[in-house]
Amino acid sequence: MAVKTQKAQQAPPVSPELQREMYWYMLLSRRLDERTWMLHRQGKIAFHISAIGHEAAQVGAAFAFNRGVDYAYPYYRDLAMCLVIGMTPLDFMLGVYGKEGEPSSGARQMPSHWSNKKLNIVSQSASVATQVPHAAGSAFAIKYRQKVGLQDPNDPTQPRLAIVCLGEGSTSQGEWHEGMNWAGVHQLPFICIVQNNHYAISVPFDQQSAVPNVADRAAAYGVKGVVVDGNDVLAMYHVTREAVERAYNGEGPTLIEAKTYRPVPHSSDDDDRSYRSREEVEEWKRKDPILRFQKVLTEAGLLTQADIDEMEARAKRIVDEAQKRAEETPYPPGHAALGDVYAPLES
Ligand SMILES: Cc1ncc(C[n+]2csc(CCOP(=O)(O)OP(=O)(O)O)c2C)c(N)n1
Ligand SMILES: [Mg+2]
Repeated sequence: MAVKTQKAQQAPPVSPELQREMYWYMLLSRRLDERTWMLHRQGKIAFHISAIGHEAAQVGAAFAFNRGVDYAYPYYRDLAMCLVIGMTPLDFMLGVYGKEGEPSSGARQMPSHWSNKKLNIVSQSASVATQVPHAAGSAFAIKYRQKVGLQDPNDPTQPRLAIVCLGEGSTSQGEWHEGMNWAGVHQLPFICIVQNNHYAISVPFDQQSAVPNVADRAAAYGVKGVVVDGNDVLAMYHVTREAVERAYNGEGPTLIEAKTYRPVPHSSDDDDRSYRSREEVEEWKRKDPILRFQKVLTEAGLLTQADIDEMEARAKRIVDEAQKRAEETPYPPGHAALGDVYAPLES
């Protein structure tokens, strides 16, 4: 099974409204993320792990499936994806401040360990790649339920696939292989998106893999593998849409490898100057996915300077408000740490 690199131009057009919505979410995520780095440097919050540079990969993918219905297993870098699925800037800010009412874990987990029952975002562990067999299990359940008549495969109010994300370094974990194998053996409605930003903290990809692409491994599992430019939101949307159609039509799983870059340190605890040159970082900053999409939309006449200014002002208002409300919210009471995450302890 050859791995193919998909080009956006080969795909059907995306409506101007949807393109502008994609741009909006990329921008909102970026501004929220930048503010969070500042809050960390001001000593207001303890930790941040960033989606900067990954916005196109995440937003393009998130608009392609049935958001809030299909099972999503995002990883810690998926701020932009989670905003598109329906988590709010306030949900995120409550997480970084560790405040009461934080939806993912009641402020027990680290920030950006997403979970939202109403949106079918499934709870994740801090151990990387553990979400992959979980997602394959959900996809198996979907296929089984459809087979025994518990669920109509054409019913869009029911989950019809499971989509999971992780970084390229995390594909060195056994759980990734187990999940991929299960998805391949049972030809499940399953999509794995690997956001390949070339580093697992300080470890470059060529020290983790003997083959140049993660997607090269897909064939070994009987899974379709695709490499895509993860800084091109439309290309990302199209390849994910194709994978979604395959999953909905019972045609099996897809592994999408989105090549991208994180121009910021791994997390607020990392100093990336110790393992990569400033020239390399600057080179990738010139390929910034938001500036790139802004140029595409502007040249196509789909975005004016006035639109950009309005979106910038709106994003600032939303981020200011989310920060303010999170700061005003109390911390959970100490005894809350002893309760369960989803339900009270049985007495
Ligand atoms: C099983 C396990 N080992 C190590 C870690 C520590 N850790 C957290 S993120 C990370 C790097 C993962 O890199 P990658 O999968 O490429 O994702 P990226 O952060 O680059 O998006 C590591 C080693 C962990 N959380 N879980
Ligand atoms: Mg990585």
